[in-house]
Amino acid sequence: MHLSSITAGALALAPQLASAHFLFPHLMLNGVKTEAYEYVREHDFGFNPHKTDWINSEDFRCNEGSWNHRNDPKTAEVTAGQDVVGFNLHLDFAIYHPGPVTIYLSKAPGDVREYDGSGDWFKVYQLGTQIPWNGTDQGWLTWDQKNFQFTLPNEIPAGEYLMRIEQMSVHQPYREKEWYVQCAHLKIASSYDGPDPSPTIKFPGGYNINDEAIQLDSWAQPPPTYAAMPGPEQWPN
Ligand SMILES: *[C@@H]1O[C@H](CO)[C@@H](O)[C@H](O)[C@H]1NC(C)=O
Ligand SMILES: [Cu+2]
Repeated sequence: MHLSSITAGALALAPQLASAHFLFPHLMLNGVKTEAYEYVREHDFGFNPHKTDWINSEDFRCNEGSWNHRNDPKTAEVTAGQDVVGFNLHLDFAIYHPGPVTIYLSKAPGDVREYDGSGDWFKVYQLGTQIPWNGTDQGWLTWDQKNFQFTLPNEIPAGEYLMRIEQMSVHQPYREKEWYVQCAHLKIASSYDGPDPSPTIKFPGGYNINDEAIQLDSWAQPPPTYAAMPGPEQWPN
């Protein structure tokens, strides 16, 4: 199934590859791993990866079938500029497909449980390669990590939000990518009243097959020494 599983780096992790891919069911809240799906919207696609052209689907927002689960999670109450939030992988899994992790926020018009993610998204977190990158799987800062968290910036208007994590796996040949996406429910308290977070994108539409990040050829010889991040610049910028 995965050609990369025959490469040296992935061999040691073959049992994981055989059993499943990955999910992000745990919200991280000030260093605490919350229960699976306590604050995260489940979806109906399980561990399965999506392929490159998924970027053009509405399901690229929060994954297939997630709308069916919109009333299940609680909404985590957090404060901008103060609380540390993020995601943890399922069980004790860690990322074993090389590639960037990004996290976006999108403000719901009202109750986040009734929000489908069709509005504007801005990026608040990203983790790519070491710089300079030696072109290996181990050179990704996401490699073998299970926990992705950051302090919420001050510069976020108060409101309810979808927080979306995305991992883009770059191990496939021919510039093919795999995607893992999941969303959490946040209610952000904030006294910020500056300009709206920017730049923003929509899902779908914000990613294009020709984007430098998606065109990365991790099988190139000599190996690539730079990997562009998917999506726009991070906020605040
Ligand atoms: C590339 O960098 C990673 C991370 O520092 C290291 O673990 C790995 O051994 C390096 N590989 C090569 C071939 O330089
Ligand atoms: Cu895979």
